[in-house]
Amino acid sequence: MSIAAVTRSFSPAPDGTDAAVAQWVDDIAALTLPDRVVWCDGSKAEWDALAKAMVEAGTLIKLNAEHRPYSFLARSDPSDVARIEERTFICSVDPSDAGPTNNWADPVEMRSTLEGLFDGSMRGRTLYVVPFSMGPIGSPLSRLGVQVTDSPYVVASMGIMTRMGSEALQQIGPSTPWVRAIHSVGAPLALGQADVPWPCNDTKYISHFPESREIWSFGSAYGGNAILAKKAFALRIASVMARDEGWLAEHMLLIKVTNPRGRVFHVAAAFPSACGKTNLAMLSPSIPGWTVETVGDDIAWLGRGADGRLRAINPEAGFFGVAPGTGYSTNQTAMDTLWGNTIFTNVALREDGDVWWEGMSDTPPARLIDWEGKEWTPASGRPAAHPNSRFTVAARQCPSISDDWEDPQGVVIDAIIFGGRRATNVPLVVEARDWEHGVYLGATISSERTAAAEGTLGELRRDPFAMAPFCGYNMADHWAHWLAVGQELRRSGSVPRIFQVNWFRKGADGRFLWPGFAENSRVLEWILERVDGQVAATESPLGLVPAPGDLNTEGLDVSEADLAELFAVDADSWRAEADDTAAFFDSFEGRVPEAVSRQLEVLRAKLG
Ligand code: GTP
Ligand code: SPV
Ligand code: MN
Repeated sequence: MSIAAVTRSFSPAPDGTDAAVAQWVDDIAALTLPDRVVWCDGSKAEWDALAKAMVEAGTLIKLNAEHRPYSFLARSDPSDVARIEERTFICSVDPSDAGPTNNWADPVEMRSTLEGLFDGSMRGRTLYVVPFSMGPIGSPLSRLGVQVTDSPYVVASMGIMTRMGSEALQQIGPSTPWVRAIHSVGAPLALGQADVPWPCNDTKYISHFPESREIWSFGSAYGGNAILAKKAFALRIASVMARDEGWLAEHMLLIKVTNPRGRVFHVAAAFPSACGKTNLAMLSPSIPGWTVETVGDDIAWLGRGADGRLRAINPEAGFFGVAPGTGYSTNQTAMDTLWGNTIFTNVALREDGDVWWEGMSDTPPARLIDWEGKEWTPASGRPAAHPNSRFTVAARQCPSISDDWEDPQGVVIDAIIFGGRRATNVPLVVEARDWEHGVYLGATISSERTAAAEGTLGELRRDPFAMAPFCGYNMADHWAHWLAVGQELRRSGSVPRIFQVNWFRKGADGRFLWPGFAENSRVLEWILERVDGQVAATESPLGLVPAPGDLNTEGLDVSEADLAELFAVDADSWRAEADDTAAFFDSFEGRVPEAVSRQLEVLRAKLG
């Protein structure tokens, strides 16, 4: 018998655990050979003990409690800082089910590769069993999962981001569907080998098996690569479940908006990663009489309710938000949310034991320890916080959280917004002519690359529905599914209106033409006055735009010239964009729904 076997301590599954869950955990443990197996109950005591152990291990630095009570800084390995799309695979049986926007890999080959990698990958470590519910426990819209992981950082994050623990485990019975998520940092420890603060592996795989609702993630501990409830489950696997069951899993924020007349609306908005979802979700309107409250900031599950209307839940319980650019002048609500009980990853450390990142304040502190643990001054010529540094915090701590954010029936959606980061072409706001045109606007989102994923910053990429990295099946089928959902909604007579926005258009001098942030409430006002039938619109080749004078610019510091530029339609560059869209549609080899291709022809005709 080996020494490792002698020191192994596998805690048994809690009483009442579904036999299939217990068996699966045994199987994973037999493959990965951890020293310990721990079933997480989701208690405060458990989280406290994990945090304490991570501080002792150097994975977390405890921040000065006077400034930031019960908060921590994690510094990742510099090679493990964002989602890696090239290492993210959809292993559907049929390659065409993954489609051209995903990396497909043969499921049989992938399983054999993964089994090799996971063989003994947890040696010397603890395998944590993390049961969780996406959505309020017991809601008909919620779905269950179990993640096993050898990363205590991931366990602590899952504790914030999901409803994690015993209650979720108890929901799983012999006939309950649940998603299997297996995660290892891929850094087994030999007997006596010292650990590092952020173990990971240069070899990385984030593999999804849509048919069997399984996720296998190896080598990374960062964000969506490792916190598998988020993008891997709630979008890639859930989008497939949604296709099969007739609902939608989308990369969308959710807000409740109340107008000065007291009418309440709910809005869902899809923007690509690091393009403003958290900011819009926590918006403090600059215009009087309007209130915005937060339901969700990243993921929405939407479906037709018993009343025939489109309803949505936020399946998450926390925010994993971009730190840089978050400050009192841009997102006061986020700053107030982050007062304590927060894990910060890859931000800078101040001399007083608090955190800092670019955009938190106008003037950086004179001295910092940067995200890599190196001394930093404003003269260093590099960012102090990594551009994809993030905060992890419970949603209930957000001062603008809406009273209906955990409504098990979901909130009724009145408007859907698609957006992207576009320096040119795309106007500040456009309303779709109808649902089909709205699906076209979603299908043709393109956006400049951000730091949220590995890749060349600023490069324009197609990101349909802001789901390019997150749709677990053929993107063209996703559009067809949206068309089908629209048809269902039409039958019950309540189809939400669809809009497109762009906060990021720039002038010839490279400056943002629109002040953004709180001023985006002016665009919301126009959108919701349209929904409420209070305001007219003007036809443009791209869709319906505000009639002159209808966008509320009272007290706004934007020149007439900039306003005109924000809505300018340059026919030549739009014809070029239409050609690019045609080429993009061609990449789907005939799978693009006719109703979507037809919209491209309508656009071309309108451009002349
Ligand atoms: P993910 O969490 O990656 O999905 O990102 P997100 O879509 O939630 O983006 P977030 O709200 O965190 O914003 C990303 C970056 O865009 C931050 O640096 C923000 O400061 C910036 N940003 C957000 N809204 C606006 C805006 O209206 N105008 C401008 N110029 N920048 C904005
Ligand atoms: C995104 O990239 O859209 C995120 C961060 O929200 S992650 O969870 O890493 O996907
Ligand atoms: Mn996101």
